[in-house]
Amino acid sequence: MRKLLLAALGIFLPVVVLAATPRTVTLDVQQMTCELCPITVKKSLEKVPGVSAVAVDFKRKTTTVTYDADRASPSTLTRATTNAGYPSAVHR
Ligand SMILES: [Cu+2]
Repeated sequence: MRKLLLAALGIFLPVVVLAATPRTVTLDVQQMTCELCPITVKKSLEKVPGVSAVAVDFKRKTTTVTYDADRASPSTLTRATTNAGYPSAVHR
């Protein structure tokens, strides 16, 4: 019974690991001019499917986003902020 359980785990665990491939990307969001802007930017990114964490740095005008690479991409993220009124680009 135990052997069977271990065999089953061996089959399913790699699938789980592959399903969620968290990536982080830092976006430059230049047009955050007041302290309410980060809230709008954060909300727009949190609505994107696959995004799990958003951290806005108002002083540096950057936003670090953690997302599932299978469901979101840097371009869907920059599009989301642009649609909310804040054009962004991947930080280099
Ligand atoms: Cu503002």
